[in-house]
Amino acid sequence: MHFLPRQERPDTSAIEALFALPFLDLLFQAQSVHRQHHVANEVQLSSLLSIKTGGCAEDCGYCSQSAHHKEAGVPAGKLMEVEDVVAAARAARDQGATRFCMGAAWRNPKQRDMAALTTMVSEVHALGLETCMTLGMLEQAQAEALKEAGLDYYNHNLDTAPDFYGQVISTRTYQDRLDTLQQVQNAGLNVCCGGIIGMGESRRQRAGLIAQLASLPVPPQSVPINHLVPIAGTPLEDVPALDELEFVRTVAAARIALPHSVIRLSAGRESMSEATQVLCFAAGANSIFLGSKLLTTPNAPVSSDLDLLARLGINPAPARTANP
Ligand code: SAM
Ligand code: DTB
Ligand code: SF4
Repeated sequence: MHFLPRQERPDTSAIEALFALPFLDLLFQAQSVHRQHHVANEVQLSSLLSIKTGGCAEDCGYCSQSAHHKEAGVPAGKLMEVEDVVAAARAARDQGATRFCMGAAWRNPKQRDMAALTTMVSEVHALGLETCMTLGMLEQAQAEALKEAGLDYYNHNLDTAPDFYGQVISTRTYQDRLDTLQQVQNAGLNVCCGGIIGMGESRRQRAGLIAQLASLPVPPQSVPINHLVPIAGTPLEDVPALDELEFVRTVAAARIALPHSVIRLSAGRESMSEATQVLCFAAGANSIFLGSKLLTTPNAPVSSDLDLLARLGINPAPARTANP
């Protein structure tokens, strides 16, 4: 993995200065950086599955799955059966995904779930897919067991800047998240870590999130930039909508600050115009979620996504993690 030496990584003020550039200058700089480090006209396709939905003990203000947000109407479910997860992974592969991301609404996985989780990983891996999980906080031994089973990526987001975080989540700290990221990295897993834009944070706080991601000991290999999906019954349901160009600026700033990372245009595409999505690709986004559902909310339909990529002359990226 290539990454910038520490002294060359931009701080919050330097990233805020990127946001302040004329829009087309920022876009040009981001696309230029993109072409130095990534294959042009290529987008990686991941699919998501909620393997355990709802009833989560955490109180993340944006989330439909928190037990604190009963009005959001997502009931607590059980961990899915391995064979159903594998069937969904096969279907995702057949639709064109190269990575399968399994998400669970947990504060952390219990020891009694580890056998099922490691079996899911090894069976999805055996389908020739890259594997990703997002299960909340991990202990070192759990990260190692997942790696051993064939896990390629672990997703764990910082979500926002440290000075806005306390307004969104109270049940775990920023440091808890940094600690999990460290355990994941220690286990030799690739890190997928990003955040959510449009939760009412300031521009400086958007820059602050990107600066945090860029300052991790090893910057994340994959960086999901989610646009808040406002969900009725959650504390963030009425946050005023963000200007779409500000979202594009955020993607561009992430591309420049994290030149070697794959930047995923993640949640929120369903309500985004095609034109805005294309601007995000121009700004250096090179991964999306493929599939008609995210975890609990709808995603853009597969056929319209594949059609858009074809109209743009963008090719699906091959899997780049070693696989049988
Ligand atoms: N429970 C695990 C955790 O939080 O680490 C894994 C699943 S959690 C739903 C994964 C990520 O989805 C969150 O960190 C957040 O960034 C994103 N997310 C959740 N709800 C969202 C929403 N309404 N809009 C945008 N992103 C959201
Ligand atoms: C991430 O950063 N975004 C994905 C994935 N990691 C797990 C989740 C998006 C969830 C959007 C809201 C929902 O569908 O519930
Ligand atoms: Fe739980 Fe994850 Fe939702 Fe937070 S984002 S409430 S940890 S499922």
